[in-house]
Amino acid sequence: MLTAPLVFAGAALAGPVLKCDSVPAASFGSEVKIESATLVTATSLLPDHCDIRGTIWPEARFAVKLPTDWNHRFEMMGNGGTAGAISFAAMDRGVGKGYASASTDTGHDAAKEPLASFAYPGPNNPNAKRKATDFGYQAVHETALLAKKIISAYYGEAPRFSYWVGCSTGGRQGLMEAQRFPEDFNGLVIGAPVLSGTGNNMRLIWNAQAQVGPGLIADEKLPALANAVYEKCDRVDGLADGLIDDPRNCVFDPARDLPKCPADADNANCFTGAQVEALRKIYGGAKTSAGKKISPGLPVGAEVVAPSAQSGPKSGWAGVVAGTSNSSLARAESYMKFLVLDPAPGLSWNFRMYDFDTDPQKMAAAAAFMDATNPDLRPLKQRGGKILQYHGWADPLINAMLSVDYYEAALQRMVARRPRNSTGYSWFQECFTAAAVWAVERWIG
Ligand SMILES: [Ca+2]
Repeated sequence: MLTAPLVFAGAALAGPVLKCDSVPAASFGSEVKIESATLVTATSLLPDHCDIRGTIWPEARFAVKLPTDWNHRFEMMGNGGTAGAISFAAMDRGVGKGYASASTDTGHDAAKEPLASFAYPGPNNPNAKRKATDFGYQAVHETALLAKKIISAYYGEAPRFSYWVGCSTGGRQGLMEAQRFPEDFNGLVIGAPVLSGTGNNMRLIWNAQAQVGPGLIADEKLPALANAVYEKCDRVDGLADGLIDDPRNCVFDPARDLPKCPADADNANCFTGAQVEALRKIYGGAKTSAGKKISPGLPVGAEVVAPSAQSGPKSGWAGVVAGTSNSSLARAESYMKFLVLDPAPGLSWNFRMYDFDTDPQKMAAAAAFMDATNPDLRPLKQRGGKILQYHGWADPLINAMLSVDYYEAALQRMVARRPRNSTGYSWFQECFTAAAVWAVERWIG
C-alpha cells in the first residue's frame, strides 16, 4: 500500500530542480559511471521517483532512488551476509516514506562470486584486493558520498539529515561508518552487527571443531538441550515465561545441568560425555591451547525450539550452531579461506585446519579493514550523531556479546559517570528495525 511521505514538523516537501534523465549528464567524478536514470511513475507500492543506477570503480554497483515529493532526508540501507546485491526492498521502504534512498552491492556480485570468493585473486579477478576493502568499508562510504552529490544536484539542496539503516553485515557497515567516517550520517540504526567479522567467524569454526567426532550435537538433540537451558535459566529473572531476560545472569553448566546418558549410550533425550564436552566449548568460547579466551562464548537462549516460517518448529541452533555441515559454517570457511587468513591458505583449506594458537595472528590484516571494533565514537558524538543499536540475545549466528562488549567499551571511551541516555548511543536487546528507525528519526529530526 502506498503510504504518505513522512513529513517532519516545519519542513514542506521538496521537489526536483533537475530532470531525472539529465542526471547522467552531470559529472560525479571519473570513477563514477551512471548507467541509467529512469523516472518511474507511481504504482500501488511506490510514489513517483527517479531511479538511478551505476557503478563506482572498479565494480561497486549502486542504486539511488529519489522521490519526486522529497522529505529532505537521505537514508542508506545496509547489506546482509557477504553482501553482493543491492538492498532494493529496504530502499523501497525508504522511498515509500519520502526518503532519498541508496544502497550498494559493496563491490561484487554474489550471484557470480558467492560467499567470500570475490576476494580470491587471479587472472579473472584482477580487482580482488580492492573488492575486499570495498566489502570492508570503502564501497559504502563512496556510495554515501555519491548519493549526497546526486541528491544535491537533483533537488538543488543537500539532505538536512542522513541516516544509516542496517542489520547483521549492515550493522557492521554502519558501525564502520560511525568509526571511520562520522561525517557521513547523523543517525545510525545498527542491528545485530557482525562487528568482528574475524572473531565471529572464528567462533563458528570453533563450534564446528568442537563437534568433530563423537561430540556432534545432532538436531534431534536440540529440544532436550533447550528444555534443560530453559528449566535452569528462565526463572532466574523472576518469571517463568519462556524468556531469558539476561543470559549473563544464569550459569549453565552442561556437565551439571544436562541429563546424562546411562552408560554413555547415546539417545535423543540425554547427552554423552563427548557431547557435554562439545557444549562446554561452545558456551565457553574460543580459546588457545593455553586456555586464553579469544572469542566470547554463545549466551544461552537460542537453543529454544520456536515456530519458523519455512519449516515448522525448529531450534535456533539448527543449521547454525549444531553439526559440522551447515550454511553458517560454509560461510565462515569461505571468509577464512578467501578474505581473512593472511597468507591465504589455498583452495583446499577447511575448518578442521584452523589452528587456534597460530591462526588468530593471521587475521590481523583483515581485521584492520573488516572489523568495526574501534570503540572511539567521540568524533561522531562531537558532530551530534546518534546510534541506536539492537541485538537479540538469542542470536545463534552473531554473538550478542560482541554488541555488549563493544557498547561497554564505547561508553567507557566516551564519557565517565554520565547518564547513558546523554551519550548519543542507545542500546536495546530486542530485534525491531522498524521501531528503531522510527525512534532514531524522532531523536534526530
Ligand atoms: Ca523468564
